[in-house]
Amino acid sequence: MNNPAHAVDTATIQSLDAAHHWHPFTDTKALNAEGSRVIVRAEGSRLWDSNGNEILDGMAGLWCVNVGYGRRELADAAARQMMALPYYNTFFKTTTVPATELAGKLAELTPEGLDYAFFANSGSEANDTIVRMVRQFWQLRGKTNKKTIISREYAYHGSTMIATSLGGMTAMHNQVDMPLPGFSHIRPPYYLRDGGNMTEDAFGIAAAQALEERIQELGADTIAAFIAEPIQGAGGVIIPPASYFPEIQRICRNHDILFIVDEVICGFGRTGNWFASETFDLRPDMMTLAKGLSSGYAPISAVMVGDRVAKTLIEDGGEFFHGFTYSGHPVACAVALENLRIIEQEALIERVRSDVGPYLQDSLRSLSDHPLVGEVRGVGLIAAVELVKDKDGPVFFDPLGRVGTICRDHCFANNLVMRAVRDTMVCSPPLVITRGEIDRLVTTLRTCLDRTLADL
Ligand code: PXG
Repeated sequence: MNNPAHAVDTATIQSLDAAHHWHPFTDTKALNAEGSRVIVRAEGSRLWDSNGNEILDGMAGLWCVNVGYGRRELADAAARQMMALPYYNTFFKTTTVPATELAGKLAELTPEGLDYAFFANSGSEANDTIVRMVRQFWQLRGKTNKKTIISREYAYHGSTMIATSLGGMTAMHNQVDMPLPGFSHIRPPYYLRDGGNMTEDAFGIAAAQALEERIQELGADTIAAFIAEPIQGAGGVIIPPASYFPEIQRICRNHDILFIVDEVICGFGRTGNWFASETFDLRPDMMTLAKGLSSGYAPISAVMVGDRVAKTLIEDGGEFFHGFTYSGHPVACAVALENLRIIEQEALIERVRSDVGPYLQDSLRSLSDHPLVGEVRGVGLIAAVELVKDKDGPVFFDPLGRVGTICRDHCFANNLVMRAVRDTMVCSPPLVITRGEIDRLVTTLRTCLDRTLADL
């Protein structure tokens, strides 16, 4: 294959990038001083940069390239759809074949009762859509004070003003006077940090009861919904104790509060089931989908709406004044459909559940003996290695995040992409990652842990 790296003048791209390209979630001054790495090609779980380096992508892009890079079937599906019908809207009594088929497919794949799909282009837009639907639902039910949505610290639900407010990232909040009114955050079920002497089960119940306490504090008649990622991804792969979600769901039912599950990271096979709602036995009223829906090949997201909310909004709501030019974009829907076909045909979810998932988890746990490693945790192909100053306690580093950044930079320099969240190294590779690539990931990470330790 022609290597496009040969056609790229790295210095030219870097200077153009520094002069004109404003990157998301980036300290632009710091990046421009260093110069960005130019990624030119990818295949399977590997990337190539413009200098010809081969890089193992332990993050599947940004937790999204589930079927791996270089899939001709997806390019062909996009090309076929572009030639047949590159664009048409779904606003004015029209639909398209891919949008309709994808809605039907998602209704079939998602847990029972989630029968309607509303399409958008990103996880953020899908979560904005959910906030509107939730508020309109309670208005139509005559409970006009039920407006506040409770979420959790360290939650990530996107980056629009509403999605940022839903999320629990204090750095994002503090920069621009957020959250907006109507959003409230409780502590996450972060056992390593907050578990103390409790058993995991007891801690899970206690963390869930923070929801009940907040509801009582604010008044159940003001609370519209609770939203959660099954596993908090960008928050550091925080995995709830088994007791947590049963208690959360009991509390939501008792106080008549909608339960929303954000499956943007956890969906489409990541935890060894189609959705982590199956892994954790969740019965959401609404569900957010994005990322793995198209494996990142096209921007698309969906809100799956459960029967209770859908019936009220459809029967009594009249026109829903919301939508995007590209809601149900036919090319994105065609790509998503083909992506789902690949996941099914290649039994990728089964592969995560019984082959590469357990293999990654076991292999990463071999790092537990490293002096920096306080905990290895994960499910399927999502995992975290949390670095601590002292395993006893544990004692966390102060300031948080410096050591994680050092380790992340070593990984990057050694051609392994992993994310550092505070001092937690996280990974979420493509579902097609091989055992050999997992060996490489774990061996490289151990080398980088050693180098990090040497730097301290
Ligand atoms: N929900 C969850 C659970 C997410 O992880 C979103 C919603 C928002 O999706 P969009 O498509 O609007 O980005 C996300 C996105 C990171 C990182 O560095 C994580 C995300 C996005 C960008 C970076 O971990 N998650």
